[in-house]
Amino acid sequence: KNHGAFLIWFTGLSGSGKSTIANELEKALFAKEIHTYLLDGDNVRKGLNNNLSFSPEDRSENIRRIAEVANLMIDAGLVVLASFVSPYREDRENVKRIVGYNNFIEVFVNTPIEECERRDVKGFYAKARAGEIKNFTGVNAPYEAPMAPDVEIDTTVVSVEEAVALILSVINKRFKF
Ligand code: GGZ
Repeated sequence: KNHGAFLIWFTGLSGSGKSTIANELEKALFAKEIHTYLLDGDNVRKGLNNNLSFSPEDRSENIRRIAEVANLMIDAGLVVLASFVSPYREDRENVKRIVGYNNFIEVFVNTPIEECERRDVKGFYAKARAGEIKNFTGVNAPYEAPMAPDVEIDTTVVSVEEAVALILSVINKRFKF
């Protein structure tokens, strides 16, 4: 078993619930006295990656830099959580390669787009449908679903608490704290 430092990667559409689940999982890990860091759009796209757009090339570079940062954090002994749309399969494969296959857990938050769009927390879907956002994932940019995620969650079926419990049970099988 891996000894305690690894990356939990959340992929899925905008509004799928990735960050909500990642936040709750981080709380659960904190309660177990596990040291974590959560990488997400708020702390990465506003800082390190503030020169990147949503073009396919820039998304790839976004994900590559995040993987390299996660790798450093793993070296420092942290459990890293990362919540990014990460729509390209090849980019997610690259993440696994960078951090090492044994240090990687992939969580696919597979909430149907109809539900993500119904939620539309930030109004992005409406804007994308109106043609005001060009490369919006699920509307006018692709999302390549993982073929074999370690965990798959549909938030219309599973509660946040259940999702966290599910991820913890998968983590427990592969990693030792
Ligand atoms: C997808 C976009 C876009 C476009 C802005 N496509 O719900 P959010 O707001 O907070 O999550 C989305 C976030 C996606 O950034 P990521 O760094 O995760 O994307 S990627 O992994 O593809 O690089 C959304 C917002 O930024 N957003 N424009 N065109 N999401």
